[in-house]
Amino acid sequence: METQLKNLQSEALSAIEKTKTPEDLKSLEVKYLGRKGELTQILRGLKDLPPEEKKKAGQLSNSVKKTLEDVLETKKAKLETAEIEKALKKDFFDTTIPGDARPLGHIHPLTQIQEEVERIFNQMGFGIMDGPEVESEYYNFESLNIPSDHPARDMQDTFFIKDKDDGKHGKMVLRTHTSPVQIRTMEKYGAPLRIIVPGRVFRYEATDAGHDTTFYQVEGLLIEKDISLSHLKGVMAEFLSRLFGKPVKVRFRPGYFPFVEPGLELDFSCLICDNTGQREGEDCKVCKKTGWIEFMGAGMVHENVLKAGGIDPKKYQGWAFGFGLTRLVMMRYAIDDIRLLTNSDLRFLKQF
Ligand code: FA5
Repeated sequence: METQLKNLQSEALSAIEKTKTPEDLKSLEVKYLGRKGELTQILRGLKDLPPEEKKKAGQLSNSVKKTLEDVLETKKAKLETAEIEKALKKDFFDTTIPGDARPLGHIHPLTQIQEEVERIFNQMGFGIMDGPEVESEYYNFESLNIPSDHPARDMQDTFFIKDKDDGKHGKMVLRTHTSPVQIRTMEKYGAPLRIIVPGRVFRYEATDAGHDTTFYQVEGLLIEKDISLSHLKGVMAEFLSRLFGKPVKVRFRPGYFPFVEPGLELDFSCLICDNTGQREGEDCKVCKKTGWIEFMGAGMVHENVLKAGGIDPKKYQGWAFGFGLTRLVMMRYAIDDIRLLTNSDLRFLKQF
């Protein structure tokens, strides 16, 4: 019986050791220690043993029982812990663990300035308009008093869209300026008008630090009764002063654009040298010692343009302007190469 008991113990211990689930463990418990289990079966033979052996076998069977009970208990705890850990791994979500930080971008410097420009003009009563980037020759040139045989066509090198001609308005082009939206808005809303048009424009140009093939302009158009260039001067001085946060002066120089008459160029006072051309005893490099920064083209809207837009030039006058938004951003942040604004280099963009 002693041998039987020892064999039972070692067999049971090895079976318990190998068990992987609490259910299997339970079956082993029943198999070895249950009422009809193997230990009970062996103990049935106890009564037939001589008293001395009976005592010894009785003690041994108690010890085997105790050992198996202890080992079963320990194994049970171990399996339960493993089950809980497994469940935790699958379903548990610890809300107290800090989340993964996702890098947040910010608005591109060009868009930042565009929004600022829109806000200021909006406050002065100007609406914001939009127009197509793929435009007809008619809107981009003809309606703006630039016929196809006119030398002024050479002023803006143009991307033509191959084989596209809408039949009514000539070939299609990538708009070279935002001025076509002048005509589109006059046609749609008539006079009076007070709008700006920020937008992307395209020129077939060799790129360098100051020129790109794709850049942004802001068009302005004001049409009312009894309007003169003095209103333009006032509006632009106010706009630039608000944009730069300090008083800015403007001046006109004669300039030529076929869609305005008279045409002019507008400069504003250099903010670096305070319009003096000198800074800390040296010539100002920003304005090349003139005290003025060249800013935009403008003028009184040409009669032919008003007519093309369906507005009677005898009743209404107006002025228009167009400036390079991209160049304004460069001036504002002292960016010396225009290409930095479009090449998506995060080391550059993160500075704004
Ligand atoms: C025009 O495009 C006229 N439509 C402006 C205008 C509107 C005049 C209304 C009168 C009345 P211009 O070709 O000069 O004009 O361009 C205007 C501005 O666009 C320039 O002053 C400059 O700031 C910017 N610009 C022109 N070419 C480029 C280029 N390749 N890259 C970046 N900016 C440019």
